[in-house]
Amino acid sequence: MLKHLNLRKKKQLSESIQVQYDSAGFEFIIIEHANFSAAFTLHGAQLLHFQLQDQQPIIWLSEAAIFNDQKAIRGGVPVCWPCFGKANNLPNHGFARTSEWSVESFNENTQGVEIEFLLRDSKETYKIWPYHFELTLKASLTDKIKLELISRNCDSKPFIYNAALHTYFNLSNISSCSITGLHKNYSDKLDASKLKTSSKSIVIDKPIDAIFQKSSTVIKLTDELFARNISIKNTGNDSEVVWNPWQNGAQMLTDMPDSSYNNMLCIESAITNPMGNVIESQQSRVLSTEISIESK
Ligand code: TA6
Repeated sequence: MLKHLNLRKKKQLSESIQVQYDSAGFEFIIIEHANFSAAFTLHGAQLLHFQLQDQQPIIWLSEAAIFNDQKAIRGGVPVCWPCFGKANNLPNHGFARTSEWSVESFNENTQGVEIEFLLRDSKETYKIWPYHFELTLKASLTDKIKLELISRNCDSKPFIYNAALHTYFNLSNISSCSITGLHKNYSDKLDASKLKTSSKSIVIDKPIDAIFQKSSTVIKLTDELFARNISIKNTGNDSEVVWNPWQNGAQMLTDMPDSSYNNMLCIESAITNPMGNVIESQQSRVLSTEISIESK
């Protein structure tokens, strides 16, 4: 796991959980549990890796991902918050994915690991987004991945936000995969943004950057070569975003090898409503995604 980063141990948090660091001092949480392996960075509280014993990884991480404190990491599950895409003077997809989080709590048992990451407002965030907040990413890792993003308004005024758990799935090959369970209505940014209708089963054979209305059922990503179905259940979202830049798009991204579009697909639990979601003072809301696999 992440061998190419030559990580070194900093601290043992519990039997399965270690803090490790790379040559630039960038910190990672590495989990080696009897049932799975997983990794996060404190930069963005980003899940970078999850793999069950005897399975291919579920989560895709770019081999060319750049790890520094300025950039979002290409792959894993970036936390987009408090905006999705571009908004006012905020960075694309918000500042949560390029902020340094802390580990708030952790816990493990024979089934798995629970770990909570926390981000609070700071002078820097307040300058570009003038609210006091607490953002918690609670990860429950067993034979499933469950991620809950809890947004808490600690300010005296309401705030409005958008968000996404921007999951990059690891595929054998995009041509061997199909998706069912997405809502039939979607708008595609690459095609004039007008509302379109999809069929029951979707095969991705060209670039896609589409916002589907929230699905009322479980979404299934079937991978024939890996002989598995990935099930995705989202809550607290208003949409599912599906993204693959394809070869031309990947060529324009310095942190993504040109041909790697073949092995990834983003299916995101997202709040993309242009009016945003409101959280009243001292209240919180939860956005979640739950990912499990079954062999075919
Ligand atoms: O979620 C889809 C999307 O918003 C696309 O428009 C695409 O640009 C992608 O996210 C990646 O964005 P990033 O800022 O991480 O390069």
